[in-house]
Amino acid sequence: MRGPCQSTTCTFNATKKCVLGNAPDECENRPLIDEGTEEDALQDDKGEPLDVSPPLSAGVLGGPVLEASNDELETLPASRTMGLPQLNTMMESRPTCLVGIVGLSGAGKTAVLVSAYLLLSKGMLEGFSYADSATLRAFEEISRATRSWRKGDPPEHITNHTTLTDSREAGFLHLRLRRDTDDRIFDILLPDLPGEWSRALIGRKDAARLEFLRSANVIWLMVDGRQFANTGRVAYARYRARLLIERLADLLGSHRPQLLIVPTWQDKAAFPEDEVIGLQQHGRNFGFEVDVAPIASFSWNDDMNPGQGIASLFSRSLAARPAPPDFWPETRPDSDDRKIAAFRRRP
Ligand SMILES: Nc1nc2c(ncn2[C@@H]2O[C@H](COP(=O)(O)OP(=O)(O)O)[C@@H](O)[C@H]2O)c(=O)[nH]1
Ligand SMILES: [Mg+2]
Repeated sequence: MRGPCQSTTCTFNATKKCVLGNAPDECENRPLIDEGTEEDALQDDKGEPLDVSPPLSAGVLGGPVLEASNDELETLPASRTMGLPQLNTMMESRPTCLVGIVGLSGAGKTAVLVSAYLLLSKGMLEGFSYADSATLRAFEEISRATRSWRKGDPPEHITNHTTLTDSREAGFLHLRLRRDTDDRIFDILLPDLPGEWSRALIGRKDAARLEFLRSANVIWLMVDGRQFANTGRVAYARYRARLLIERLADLLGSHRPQLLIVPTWQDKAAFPEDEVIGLQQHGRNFGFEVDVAPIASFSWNDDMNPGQGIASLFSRSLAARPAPPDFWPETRPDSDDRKIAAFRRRP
């Protein structure tokens, strides 16, 4: 057998035709190759022939890189919403702020998350900058619709109705923020729940799936601000907000995180002051310290910037976190202490 053509003027290697007209098997420019014998075949230590055939994919352009999937290889995280097990792992590994978000359908729960994400991505969430997120794909999915609409013709619903793949378990979004004033890093976990969950809570149904709220540092009770500024609708809106406060009190047992009432649609109508006082009083009856943080996640009003109030909502929520425990608290030695623990150097 002969090898490749060695002549620099011949194109045989590419065309399989000899420019000199030589028969390919007799051309002197193609040196003879020793094909070896059966005895030369590679053998292992025990004299068994070794399999030296090339791997399936070798040399096949576009062929699979691996012959089979390797479960031991690390994969990139899916970065969709986090479930409760992932949430627990994160909360155990570092200090986090868990925000509970409740409110009926259309109140603006998804919109506030979308608006915060868009503000952060433009570096416009006042006082904070984006440091990381374990759920970027989930943020991208809920924000997709906000990126395309016709100028001058804003849609009534800029976000999609929230549905969950698992109607029993909440999905959480994660944001890591850097606070400008002191460069401190905060991990925040926020659920995006369907309004039906809050409606069911009002109807005393399926409350168990909201039990994670017992671990929340702060709860945002989202209400559609337009309803409170409308004389025909305010009574019903107020009634439902109060019912939600009562149901939350039942659900939370003795736990009382800070409760922030978040009226949305401030670009359309300001939240009435007497409603603030009424809700605060009602919350106090159930042991809640109620505050009001009005926002406009989007704005169809030239006098108000979209995202108004959201930076303040975040900074107030982060301030609601309990102070970290003393690293090494000073205690007085006690006669009941074990000897070694009772031993102190007296000044
Ligand atoms: N202009 C304006 N629109 C808002 C505001 N909040 C919500 N929306 C609109 O209301 C729709 C329903 O809000 P959404 O967040 O999906 O309600 P959810 O059911 O509570 O999640 C959104 O698609 C937005 O178009 C706001 O503050 N201002
Ligand atoms: Mg929603």
